[in-house]
Amino acid sequence: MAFEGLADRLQSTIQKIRGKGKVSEADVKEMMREVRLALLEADVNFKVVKDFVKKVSERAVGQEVMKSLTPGQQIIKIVNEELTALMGGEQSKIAVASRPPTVIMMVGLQGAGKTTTSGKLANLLRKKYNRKPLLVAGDIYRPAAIKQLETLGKQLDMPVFSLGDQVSPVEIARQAIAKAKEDHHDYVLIDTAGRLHVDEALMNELKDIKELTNPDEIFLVVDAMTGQDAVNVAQSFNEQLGITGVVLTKLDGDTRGGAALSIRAVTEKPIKFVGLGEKMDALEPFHPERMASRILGMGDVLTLIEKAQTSIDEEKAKELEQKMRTASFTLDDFLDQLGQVRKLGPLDELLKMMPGAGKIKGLNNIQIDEKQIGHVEAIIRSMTKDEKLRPELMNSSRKRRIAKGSGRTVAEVNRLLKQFEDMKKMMKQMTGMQQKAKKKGGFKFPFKPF
Ligand SMILES: Nc1nc2c(ncn2[C@@H]2O[C@H](COP(=O)(O)OP(=O)(O)OP(=O)(O)O)[C@@H](O)[C@H]2O)c(=O)[nH]1
Ligand SMILES: [Mg+2]
Repeated sequence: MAFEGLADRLQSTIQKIRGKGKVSEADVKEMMREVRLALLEADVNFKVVKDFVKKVSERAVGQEVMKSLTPGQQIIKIVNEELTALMGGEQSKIAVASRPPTVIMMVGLQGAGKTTTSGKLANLLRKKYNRKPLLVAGDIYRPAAIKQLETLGKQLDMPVFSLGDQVSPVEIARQAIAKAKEDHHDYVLIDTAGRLHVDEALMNELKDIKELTNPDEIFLVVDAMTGQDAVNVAQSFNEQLGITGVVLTKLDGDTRGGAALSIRAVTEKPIKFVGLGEKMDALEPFHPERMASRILGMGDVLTLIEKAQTSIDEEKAKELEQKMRTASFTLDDFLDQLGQVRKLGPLDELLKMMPGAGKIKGLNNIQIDEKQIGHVEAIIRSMTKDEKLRPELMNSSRKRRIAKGSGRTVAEVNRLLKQFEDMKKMMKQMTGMQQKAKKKGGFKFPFKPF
């Protein structure tokens, strides 16, 4: 997972100071030395690190901290706030043209992920924002480029505008926008060609497209794995072309994270989206605050909630919450829940977003077996209606029948029934906790219960 080294180091540094009742200037100095090293090791730009450490230090030795009852906590809060500020503070929104279509140019070096991100972004715009995008094949140089975009379009059932490779990209862009107006597309996403290095021919072509289409956004797509290089590329594209935002791809890889932390400070342009995989749904809006919390090991509860909200059927979730409260949750509901959870995506990814999960040693090695879920589903499906409503009816002959019907073993049936009982117990406790905390105004259920 990205940021692992940085997260580990920062977390162990702040751990030392967390519970301290008194913090001296020497403590702060020592801590800042470690923060500085951690950031440099994560390949964060040298000047960015220097400014960051200076800002945090100034605030940390200030009156508000030294006099507070929980100086350790205060300092962590400051680090969190400054990390957030470093990455741009607020989440930045995607532009909307006052007169549609909104035109977005995707630019960047070869292999950065422009074409893939174009598809992902179109998918996100449609799914999350209810928009109707048109993809434009503007890379006429790489032999398979047009085909690649068309394949993605087919996969997403999304229209792709292409004029082949004998028409100039500028002309393609012009006609695409006309076509978008005609067909009432509200977004036009122009995929452009990449080069190995920033070169003049490329820049000139991009400038021409920019001049003609007057785009609302120019998104520079950069590969997070390239670290400092990504930052340099961003700087030079920004100087020559004027970008409006950055999409950082391949954050699912083993990147140290330096690019995410430096780009904003160096270019003054926000990271708008992050790519987290090759699949078409692996693009997320970038939230500086959430990313900072994630790096500091506070978990990414908000992203989890958002995921749950877009994937889980609201009505069903409410119904289930009610059932949990009244403890009338049945095996049928359990089955339903499994279906909903599956919609959220791979379970191990979800687990990593839970607060504190980063500290569970070996979590990265856990492979949650999606097959297991299939087995559980099969077992429940083999039960009669009565059995699902009242598992206490279960005796050994029923269990044998169910095992046979689902192609599993009696031991597995037993395990499932035990898990179901445990889950019910846990739900009772959790809803109890939530009720109590509500009165006090604390503890909130981090996500729709499942
Ligand atoms: N793991 C991972 N792979 C990605 C991500 N984004 C893109 N890729 C992969 O990176 C490779 C290059 O992506 P493309 O979209 O073809 O890159 P491009 O910038 O269009 O490349 P050119 O057209 O050659 O300039 C592909 O194999 C993608 O699947 C990401 O967020 N995570
Ligand atoms: Mg491409």
